[in-house]
Amino acid sequence: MPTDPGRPSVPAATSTHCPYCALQCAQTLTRTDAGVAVAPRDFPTNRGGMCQKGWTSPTLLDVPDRITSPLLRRGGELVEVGWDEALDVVADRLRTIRAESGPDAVAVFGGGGLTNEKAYQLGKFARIALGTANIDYNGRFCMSSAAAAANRSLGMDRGLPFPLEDLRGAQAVLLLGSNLAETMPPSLGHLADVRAGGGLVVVDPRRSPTAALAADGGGLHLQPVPGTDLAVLLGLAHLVLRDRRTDTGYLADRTTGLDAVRDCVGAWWPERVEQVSGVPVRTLERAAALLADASPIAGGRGAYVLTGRGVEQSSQGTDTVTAAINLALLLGLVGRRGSGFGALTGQGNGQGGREHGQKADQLPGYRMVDDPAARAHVAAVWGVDPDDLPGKGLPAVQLLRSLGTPGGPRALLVHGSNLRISAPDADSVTRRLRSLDLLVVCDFVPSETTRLADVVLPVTQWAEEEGTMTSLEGRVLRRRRAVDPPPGVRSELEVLRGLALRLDAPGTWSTEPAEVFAELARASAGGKADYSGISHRRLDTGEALFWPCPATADDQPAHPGTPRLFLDRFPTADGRARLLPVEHRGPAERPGPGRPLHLVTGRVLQHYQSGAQTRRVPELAAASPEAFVELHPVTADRLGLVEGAWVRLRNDRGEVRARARLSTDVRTDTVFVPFHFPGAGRINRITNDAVDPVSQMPEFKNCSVDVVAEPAEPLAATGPAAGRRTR
Ligand SMILES: Nc1nc2c(c(=O)[nH]1)N[C@H]1C(S)=C(S)[C@@H](COP(=O)(O)OP(=O)(O)OC[C@H]3O[C@@H](n4cnc5c(=O)[nH]c(N)nc54)[C@H](O)[C@@H]3O)O[C@H]1N2
Ligand SMILES: Nc1nc2c(c(=O)[nH]1)N[C@H]1C(S)=C(S)[C@@H](COP(=O)(O)OP(=O)(O)OC[C@H]3O[C@@H](n4cnc5c(=O)[nH]c(N)nc54)[C@H](O)[C@@H]3O)O[C@H]1N2
Ligand code: SF4
Ligand SMILES: [Mo]
Repeated sequence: MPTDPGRPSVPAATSTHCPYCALQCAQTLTRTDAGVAVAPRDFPTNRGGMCQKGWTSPTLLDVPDRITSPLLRRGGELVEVGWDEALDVVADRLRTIRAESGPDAVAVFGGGGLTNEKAYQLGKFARIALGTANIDYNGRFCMSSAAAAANRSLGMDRGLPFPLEDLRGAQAVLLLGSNLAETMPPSLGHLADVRAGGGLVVVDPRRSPTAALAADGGGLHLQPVPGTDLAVLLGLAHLVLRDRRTDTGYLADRTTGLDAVRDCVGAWWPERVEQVSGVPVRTLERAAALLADASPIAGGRGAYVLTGRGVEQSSQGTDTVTAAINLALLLGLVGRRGSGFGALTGQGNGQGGREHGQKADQLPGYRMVDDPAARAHVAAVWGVDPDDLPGKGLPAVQLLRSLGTPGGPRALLVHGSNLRISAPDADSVTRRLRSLDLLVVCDFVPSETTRLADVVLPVTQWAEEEGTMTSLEGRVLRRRRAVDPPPGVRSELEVLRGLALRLDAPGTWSTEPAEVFAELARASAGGKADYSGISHRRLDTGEALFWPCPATADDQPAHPGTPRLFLDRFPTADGRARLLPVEHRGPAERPGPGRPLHLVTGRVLQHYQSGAQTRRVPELAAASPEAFVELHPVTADRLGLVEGAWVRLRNDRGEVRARARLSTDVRTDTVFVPFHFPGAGRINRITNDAVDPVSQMPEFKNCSVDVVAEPAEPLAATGPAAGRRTR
């Protein structure tokens, strides 16, 4: 995939990792006469594989509409200005808004795609340069329910508490709401043996490519009514207890709470579960037996329970993941070699993004912002008084809802998110963004969100910068510069320094990623996500370092990192995992008169997230040009729809338009739409921003809609992604 020849100040071949998802496939970028070429490298997560997005990633380096100058809105238009002018304007306006309305009137929205260094610096910038409590990020949309559940049950949240390769030895894997075949294709290599042995069980209301792999390999596909996974999990736990397949020794030694969970799942007879979820009793029994047979207590080769966004992006996501952990604990799987529970983190640095202080309630090192000891430690590293650190801010959905409202934030800085496509109930979010006095967006390409900005600051992207990313396994990786950035763009560390100095912020504001990492390491020391023993230098020697990796005394060997957590004890007060009773409530919105069908949303292979990057790659755009509505032929027939027909989906929040794609893979009561696309097919216009009460994660995966054939008059599209429109 050749592009513009690179620029001479960096070596010809650079070892780095893919710009996109949390699998962080290892790749080598080579500058040739024809441009930058990419090849996969052998690495434990991808084993020399990459998906189509990775193979086409160099195209991102030369997109024709790359932003290469700061843009400032003047007379309704975004016009090019110099860096000093742009930063002066931003700092002046921030100062005014702060003086008039207080520091919390300035909010920050970060992203799980930022390197650890940028995420750390952004959290610090919010707390000590802006003095605002209001910083949150798109990880709230992605991992917060899994994190909340793991924290309360296991005492710690690291997506996978074991290396991905461990899955290779398993006899059974239960995959809930995850479509790895499209979202992390090279990871399937680790599941090949378990699939071939008939041990893969996938729970998804669609026969996704991953569900098809399971079923075709002799495993199982459970196809529940959307939003009923919690009932399915309670049913599986019921069967494991009923059939006395639990690991009683493990439960006695390593857990608390068995009686409460026994009481709670006692009422979830398989017949009741079938009634609620539609999953037949026989299938539930087969799934429970398959897992139990694979468990260590049964002499099996091991079993894993893994969750994805399908079950987490739900208003009962935290409880659903808790039920998944309960099941794994009952079978004695967690904290044992060859078995386990994990949640599949999604964004490139979705893992590190949540460890270094972008989340409204967290400080670096996965410390909590309301813990006095944590505040004192971090304040000392930052050189400020702990009393000057703000407290807990608003979580993403509430933050977005509050923008521009009386008493709410008047300014927003966005780093690494395209909210108009990816936030739930996105038309309301657009209205809130428009109501701001100041919207500043850092990005490298125009997005639906930069189009609304007052100031756009162009930043470097993956292959143009140094830093670290933490993969879905908690392994810290080096991102390396393979080409020089185009003239006119700056790294986000430079942007933050420029603003911090203009705002007379305390603290130091290095622009060197290795230095920022060293400070991050100090700030994380002693925290749950302890990176203090990690450095760019150590990573550059090729060591595989999983956090926690604490610093050691000079005369001691360096800490080797922690690939597997919980082997001896859980990081809870008594060292035991907690079995917690949870109840099935169902989604916040259910089909009813006027909106009879379930709408579920998700991803396709070719596009990444809001599509700001992948929609610019011609091969990907050609393979997947637009949104579609996947629906069952029986449903289509009832609605008078044929393949390729334009349909409208509507509910109280609005209307979306896309072409019908007929498929028996989806339930007859359900339609599926991917969320990557702008314009009339932008599905988040009608998704529900109801949130989980514990994690505050929105219910992207479930709402209800009416589906009708396209009337004569088409909906007005919202226009192309690029361009400089007035707000
Ligand atoms: N191609 C591609 N890959 C990606 C990304 C991308 O945008 N594109 N993004 C990355 C990121 S940030 C993330 S978070 C991950 C997400 O990775 P996944 O979690 O695998 O992706 P999704 O497609 O969002 O959802 C997975 C499945 O959940 C199912 N689902 C919907 N509702 C329900 C339900 O009620 N119950 C159950 N059991 N399943 C349900 C959907 O049908 C879908 O097949 O992917 C990462 N990788
Ligand atoms: N309906 C529905 N909606 C969903 C989901 C779903 O399953 N269904 N999934 C949700 C999930 S899991 C996620 S993670 C979100 C993600 O959705 P978004 O938060 O929109 O994430 P991206 O599309 O990755 O947006 C990243 C933007 O930041 C830019 N960018 C990339 N790297 C950097 C960087 O280092 N610095 C800066 N300043 N900019 C950068 C990109 O060019 C792009 O414009 O979507 C959520 N929305
Ligand atoms: S699976 Fe993820 S990390 Fe690997 S090539 Fe594809 S997008 Fe990149
Ligand atoms: Mo995500």
